[in-house]
Amino acid sequence: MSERAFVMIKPDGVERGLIGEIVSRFEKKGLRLVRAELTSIPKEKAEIHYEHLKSKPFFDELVEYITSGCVFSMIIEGTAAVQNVRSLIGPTNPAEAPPGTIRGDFGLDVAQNIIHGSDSVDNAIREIKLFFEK
Ligand code: DAT
Ligand code: MG
Repeated sequence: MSERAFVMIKPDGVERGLIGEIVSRFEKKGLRLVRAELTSIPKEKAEIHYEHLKSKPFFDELVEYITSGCVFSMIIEGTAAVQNVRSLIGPTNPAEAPPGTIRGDFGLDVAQNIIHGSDSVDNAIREIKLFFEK
């Protein structure tokens, strides 16, 4: 059963030149890159993307960070893409992410954790609509 996940390399990942390395990990896993765009995100779109975190104390910092530079947005497709992408990315906090995961190998700080991946099929559909259907 093929599925689609929305994945976004955040400004720190783009700035550090990790796009190729990260895309390569998804491809080696057997997932396919079906769309991609290097772009900056307007504040309003960032606020919609993260609206479930609006009440959190770090919300303003999060929106400021995600809009601080270019992001690399992708649609990744394949079997159980949402779950497989999340397992390659690793836990939210890079300090708790095991080596071998993207956050475990490249991140230090939860506020700059390199990459976003949809956490459910419903959110993947919502996020793909938000970022790729203009
Ligand atoms: P994930 O990105 O693993 O799905 P999430 O949806 O709970 O995690 O949070 C979205 C982003 O918010 C996360 O990638 C980084 C930021 N974030 C989460 N918890 C944080 C915290 N305690 N302090 C600062 N930023 C945080
Ligand atoms: Mg999330």
